[in-house]
Amino acid sequence: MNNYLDIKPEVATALAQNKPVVALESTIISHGMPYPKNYETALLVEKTVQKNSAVPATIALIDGKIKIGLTDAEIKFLAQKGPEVIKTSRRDIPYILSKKLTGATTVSATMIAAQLAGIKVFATGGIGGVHRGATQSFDISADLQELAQTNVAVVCAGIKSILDLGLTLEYLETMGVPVLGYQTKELPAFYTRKSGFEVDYKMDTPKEIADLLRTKWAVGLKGGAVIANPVPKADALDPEIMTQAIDQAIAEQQALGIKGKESTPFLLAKVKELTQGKSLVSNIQLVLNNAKLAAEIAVYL
Ligand code: PSU
Ligand code: MN
Repeated sequence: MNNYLDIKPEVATALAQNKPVVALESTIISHGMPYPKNYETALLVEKTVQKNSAVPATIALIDGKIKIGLTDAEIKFLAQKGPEVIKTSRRDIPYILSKKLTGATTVSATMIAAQLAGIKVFATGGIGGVHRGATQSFDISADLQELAQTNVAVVCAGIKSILDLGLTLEYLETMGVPVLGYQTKELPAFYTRKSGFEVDYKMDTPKEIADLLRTKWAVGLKGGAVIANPVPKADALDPEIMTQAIDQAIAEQQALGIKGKESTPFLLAKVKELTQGKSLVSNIQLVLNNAKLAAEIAVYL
């Protein structure tokens, strides 16, 4: 394992001293946002974690190593290369490592890397889920299986409505993954605070969430938890505009025949275009908001 794992010294020190660390993913940098906003955001997210008394560890596969904690130059590299960097989920890891390539890690791959390093809390924007039309396409993100088996809690802004929220919740229930709402009983839908669906449990404080996670793992239940943190009110988008943009993005995706791992990046970019960039502003703010909550949970853990 030591041949593959490369932990940045400040992250290694924090882990050795049992100090709070927050994992951050890199697909959101390479495939989720355009340059230079992706670079600026990745640095701001790290700063937000630091401001809230935890150590950030942005994760990627670089030159055949699992890097836990990146330098600013490495983050810039991933941000500038964008979609040229291979989007890496669980199934892609052995190829990237054995070929000594570079990959941007999705939620699933980031969870795996975090667990290997001993990091328990991870902040991102949105998780993958069961896609609309999955009864035909079978498109279900590997993120959901990872949440079922890897002991890392994922703070996100709920489930984006490019996905089928109802089916995603059913899948998570079957897999035994608790969906916790931070100060909300309603599942947030990424750009919006409302979705019409309920979370499993409303949690009011970071401490309550840390207690639940500690308990889950103490009794030997493997897997993570989804911590759904609504986008700040000021940055939430109009639900009707979002529904329209998402419906149109999905129609274009289907017309173009875009499938598999290209789907999510295509839909994110299309929604941004259709909302004249408003979705990107909201996306950045909700990621920062999640980084703060993740740090607070990590402190209690
Ligand atoms: N949702 C977002 N932004 C993202 C992603 C999802 O709002 O950047 C990324 C995450 O890295 C997530 C991945 O793990 O997309 C899911 O891709 P797929 O649907 O192909 O599993
Ligand atoms: Mn998929």
